[in-house]
Amino acid sequence: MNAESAYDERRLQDWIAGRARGFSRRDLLKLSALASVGTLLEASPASAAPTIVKPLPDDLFTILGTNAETKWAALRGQGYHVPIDRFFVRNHTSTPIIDADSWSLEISGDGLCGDPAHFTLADLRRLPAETHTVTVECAGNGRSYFGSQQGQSVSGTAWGLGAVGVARWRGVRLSTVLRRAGLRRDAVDVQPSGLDPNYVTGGVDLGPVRRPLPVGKALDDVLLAYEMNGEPLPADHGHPVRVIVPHWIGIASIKWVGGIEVSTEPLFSPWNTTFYRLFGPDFPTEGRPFDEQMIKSAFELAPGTVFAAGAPTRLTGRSWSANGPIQHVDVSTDGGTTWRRARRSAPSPEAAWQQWELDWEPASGAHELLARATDVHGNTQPDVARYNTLGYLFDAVVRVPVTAAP
Ligand SMILES: Nc1nc2c(c(=O)[nH]1)N[C@H]1C(S)=C(S)[C@@H](COP(=O)(O)O)O[C@H]1N2
Ligand SMILES: [Mo]
Repeated sequence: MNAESAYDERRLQDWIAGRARGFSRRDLLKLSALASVGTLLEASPASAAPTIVKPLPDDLFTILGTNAETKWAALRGQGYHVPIDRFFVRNHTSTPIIDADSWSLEISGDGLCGDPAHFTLADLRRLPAETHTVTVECAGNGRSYFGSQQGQSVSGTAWGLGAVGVARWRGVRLSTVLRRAGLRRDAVDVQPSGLDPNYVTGGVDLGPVRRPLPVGKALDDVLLAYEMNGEPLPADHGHPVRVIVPHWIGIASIKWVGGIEVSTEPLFSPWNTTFYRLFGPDFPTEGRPFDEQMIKSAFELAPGTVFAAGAPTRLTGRSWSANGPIQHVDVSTDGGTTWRRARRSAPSPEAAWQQWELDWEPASGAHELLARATDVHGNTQPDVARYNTLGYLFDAVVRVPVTAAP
């Protein structure tokens, strides 16, 4: 059992025993008396106002409610980092416009030695900076394949595989800021919350988007990022400052962070109790908590692409694993009957993902493309992802239909 799953197991026991600060099992029961979790996830705001600030052209994005999914074809020919103009956006509500000059971050809670501490953007910029290449991926990335590929019904945003991106994030380590704020030795959990509008769903105000993480992770590799790909953090991605939690599901990386609670008791929020738990026949009734991402692959093309039959064709794609560098990627162009090893096509800084390619001369007709990645620890993509009612962590090999025409 790794550190994260031990933490998840402890928190599950805390939750069941009612040792829950912030959002309790009773709160959850009240909420589920009003609406099913599935309905809460489906609910989308009634307003027609734009929720994302940057342009969302058709060739780069698929719009899904308040969210925008990157089209994989738009990553072909791009470098390792996903440019801001095509980086996916996942908004529970809408992008707030925050004035960086008047913004400040409040660190508070009984896990501090003294009073709340405040940091302006200038304060953060004066602290030692670090730049890291980190993958941000929604826990629901690939969710639509539970339906289309496994015939299972799940609730939530029907993402294809484009709720993932890799960027260069520059900022200050959360550990630096927590230590300056006077972190107590017995603090256990840290909970950043967003300044975007409260998430109201099924008629219930769930408060600001927030999700706890253990102090161990917070002090390890978490960043408070104020730049993305060398630019000030764009509005849609958390301007002026967001949290970046490497290897964890996207919801951990709270955008537009306004406050961080530090607690000597376990913290809970709807985002680690109601949502972002695995529910279903394979899991405990309380749901199985989880934090880390899985292993996945995607071709840089649109399903249904038509190639020229008999012409040399270069298939390209990317694979990524939260558990380490990609060891190899096997590709099938015949529905999984035969497999060939793809070539690495570029280096993989900080193992955020691996770009690969494979040459192919398609015969005329219909074909099914598959890519299966294996990481250095031997984790590999299964044929079938583990069913859970909210459709998280789809890691199975995806079947991509294409054709070749004479
Ligand atoms: N404050 C706030 N932070 C948030 C969210 C949000 O809606 N509000 N969405 C989360 C989710 S579910 C994901 S997957 C990532 C997406 O980051 P991106 O929009 O920069 O791609 O942000 C996370 N941080
Ligand atoms: Mo997400």
